[in-house]
Amino acid sequence: MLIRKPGEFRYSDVTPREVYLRRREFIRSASGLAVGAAGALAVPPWLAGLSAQRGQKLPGVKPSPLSTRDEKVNSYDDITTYNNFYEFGTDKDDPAKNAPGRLKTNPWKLTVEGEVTKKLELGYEDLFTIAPLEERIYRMRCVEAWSIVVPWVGVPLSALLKKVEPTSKAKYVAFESLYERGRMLRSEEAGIDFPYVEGLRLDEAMHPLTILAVGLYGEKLPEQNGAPVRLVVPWKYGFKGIKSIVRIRLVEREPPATWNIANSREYGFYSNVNPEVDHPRWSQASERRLGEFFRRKTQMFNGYADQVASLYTGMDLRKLY
Ligand SMILES: Nc1nc2c(c(=O)[nH]1)N[C@H]1C(S)=C(S)[C@@H](COP(=O)(O)O)O[C@H]1N2
Ligand SMILES: [Mo]
Repeated sequence: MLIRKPGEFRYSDVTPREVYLRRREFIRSASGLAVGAAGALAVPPWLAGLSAQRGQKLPGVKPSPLSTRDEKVNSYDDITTYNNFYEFGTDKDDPAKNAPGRLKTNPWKLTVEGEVTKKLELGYEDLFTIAPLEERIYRMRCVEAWSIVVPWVGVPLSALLKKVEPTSKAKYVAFESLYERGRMLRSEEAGIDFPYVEGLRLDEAMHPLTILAVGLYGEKLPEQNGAPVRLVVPWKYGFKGIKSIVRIRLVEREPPATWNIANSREYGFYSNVNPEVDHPRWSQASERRLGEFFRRKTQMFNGYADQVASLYTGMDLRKLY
């Protein structure tokens, strides 16, 4: 594995802007939509609003030794225009079009409660002060067999959980997203229940790789990526990474999880990335990395097995998928 010293890493050496711009140009040209009379690049109207506006820079972000540094980071454009956020539409380009205008992130209230000694309520500004901000570059794998490498900015979830002092009854952590009727799709339109909910076992939640992300590419999270605060668990399928969190509850029993409720045969509670356990309707053995042409093999626990496999010793991962 290639390990770089913190200061050596620059985004410009991973995905130069020109490279992905050229790639997008190629895609548009190939689709025959954007090449004008002189062959010049014209942005079609349905793509015009899509290129995300850059966010506000987060100060004091320190690189983390837990970052994945042996892979090319995806472009800001890839990360912020190809999303799943069903509250704002079910197509990959819907969240970038709809979330920025409709998701109101400031003021925000995040409540941490349940089996805790000290209940906490965090306001918008508090979200950026839970612990020193770290950059965590993670490989992310969606259950739909695409993947992406994201330079998240966040804090270990454990830092927040320690503050509330879980009681001895706390065995799981339940998460809930914001839901605002009128500004978001109705459940019947999206095909899943809202508010979106997710859960982790307490030891998974306390694992050093599990973070609450408040940014990416050194800037505040864009709305479509789950502003102002979302969960990132890099060894699990992307849907565990619940966005725009308003409530965290420590609980005694396994909490409900949105996709598991929608279809428990297809989506388990654990949802660890596992190339050996296929989705009933497609293989999980390989994936398409956004921006790449050839498929690559999916790795056990998304490549984080060394760090997380011990959480699951003695468990039948075919049954507890
Ligand atoms: N509230 C909420 N969180 C969500 C989703 C969603 O639809 N609603 N989609 C999930 C899925 S399926 C994925 S793959 C990731 C996508 O995160 P990204 O758009 O930042 O890449 O968010 C997850 N978190
Ligand atoms: Mo996903």
